[in-house]
Amino acid sequence: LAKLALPLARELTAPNGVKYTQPLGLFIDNKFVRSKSGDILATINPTNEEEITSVYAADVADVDTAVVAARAAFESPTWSELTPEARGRLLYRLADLIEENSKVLATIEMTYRDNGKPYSVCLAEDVLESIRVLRYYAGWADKIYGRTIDVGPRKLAYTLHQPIGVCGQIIPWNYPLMASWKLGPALATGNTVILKPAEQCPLSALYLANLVKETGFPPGVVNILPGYGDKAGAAIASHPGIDKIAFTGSTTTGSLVMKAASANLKNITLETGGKSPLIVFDDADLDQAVKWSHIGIMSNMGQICTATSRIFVQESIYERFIDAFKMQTEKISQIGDPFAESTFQGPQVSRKQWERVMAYIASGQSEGAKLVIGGTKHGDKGYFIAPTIFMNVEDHMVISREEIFGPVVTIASFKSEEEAVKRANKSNYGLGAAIFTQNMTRAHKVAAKIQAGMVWINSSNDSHFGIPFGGVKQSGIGQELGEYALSAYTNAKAVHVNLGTML
Ligand code: TXE
Repeated sequence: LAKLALPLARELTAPNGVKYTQPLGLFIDNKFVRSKSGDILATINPTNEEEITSVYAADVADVDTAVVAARAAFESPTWSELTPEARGRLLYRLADLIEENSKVLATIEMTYRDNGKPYSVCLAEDVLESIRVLRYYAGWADKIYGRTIDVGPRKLAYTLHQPIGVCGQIIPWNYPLMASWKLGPALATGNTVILKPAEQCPLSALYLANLVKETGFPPGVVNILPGYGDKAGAAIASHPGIDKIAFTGSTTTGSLVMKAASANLKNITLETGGKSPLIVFDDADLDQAVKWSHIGIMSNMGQICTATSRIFVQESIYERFIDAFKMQTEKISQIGDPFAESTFQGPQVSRKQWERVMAYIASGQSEGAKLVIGGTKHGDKGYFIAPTIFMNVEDHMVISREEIFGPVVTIASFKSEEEAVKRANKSNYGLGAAIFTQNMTRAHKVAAKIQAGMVWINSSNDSHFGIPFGGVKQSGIGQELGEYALSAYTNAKAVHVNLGTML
């Protein structure tokens, strides 16, 4: 890692003319600071492969400092004795500040400048979603209920739902503002947080840190530490002073995190990879099935954990579906400048991801799947990939089994309902699944049989902050979003009160 005397903030002007101050330091105890080692990391613009800026990168010693700050904040009355209503007000205020800064946020971190996703999508979906999630959890802050349990007249028994403590939150690069999915329930329930954004996209989280401070959260409640996974991430996962880990990322890294977290038996939630099936029965509304299945794999450059990347189509409509899917992909295939209004698809996040996706495309071809369209690099500069469709795909092929995380879909055919369910379930993953049919009896029967944390009937990737989000099998442990996320950030304490005179 390069050691430079980097400033703690820098004025940047985005290509769309937006000027803003980009924090570059680690955010600990409501202050931006340099990493103890002086380590930095460079963030690359995936559209033109040029460096945007560097930021400080945390290592073990910085995580130690953040843990001390987060622990002190957790124990301090300024946070622990704050009323739930006041915690909710802080979250509402943070959401308001994100709203006021939404253009800057969409500009700086998730679009051209950091994550290569189209600006309009960022503004309309990611930024808005993060605001709505925070408001949703702000509303929950004063609605955390324990229970009383009737065990007879001699005893009063009840539960208290209490915060877990210091929470380490490790997030990936595909949705940098996913920070709000993690911060919302953790803060609503009174925890303190050390959040590590992905090394590819730290800028948005650091901008958010400024807003956290402006909101008036007490020092140490939210700490944001950019850094590499094997350094800052590993230090958070294994730290004995951290009580809970919430991780989103690959299944391989999730397994490492779980292992590291086992040293002090941390509470853990994992949201890992997927290879989500989408089944189209012959009685489906074909037009709808094509539109949703296109969105389900091609949006966000295919970099979605729940991407419906394995499509199974009933034999009698297989060719028709492929023709229609190809037409839809060609129609909605504007690739390029994330600031252009018409752009649907930006670049993949990094050279590494670009190379990985291209290697999967080559593997599909060498294993004998038929390329319908795509399969190539798009343009001369930037990490762009032409949307790619494979047909005549067999279940044993690597492209049918592994998460590609790019604009690449496999389309296979099936004969019967039983076969479709069996093949859909033939995966180590179990994140999302989609079913297209007009027969609701069949839809509900199949939904019950599919091994997945989420099932969409006649849609795909249609998430909502009020509905739990998570996977089974190797796609994760526990749930985010909705009321379910509250139990991921609280411990239930049982209290027994003796009302009699036994003993
Ligand atoms: O993920 P990692 P990568 C999948 C997707 C993608 C592949 C590789 O298939 O192609 O993973 O992406 C941090 N201890 N997904 O390598 O490694 C890291 O710094 C603790 C699916 O980028 O999982 C980052 O903050 N933390 C996924 C986060 O983990 C560690 C989203 C994710 O990085 C660590 C992203 C360690 N030892 C990728 N090593 C989804 N579920 O949506 C890394 N990290």
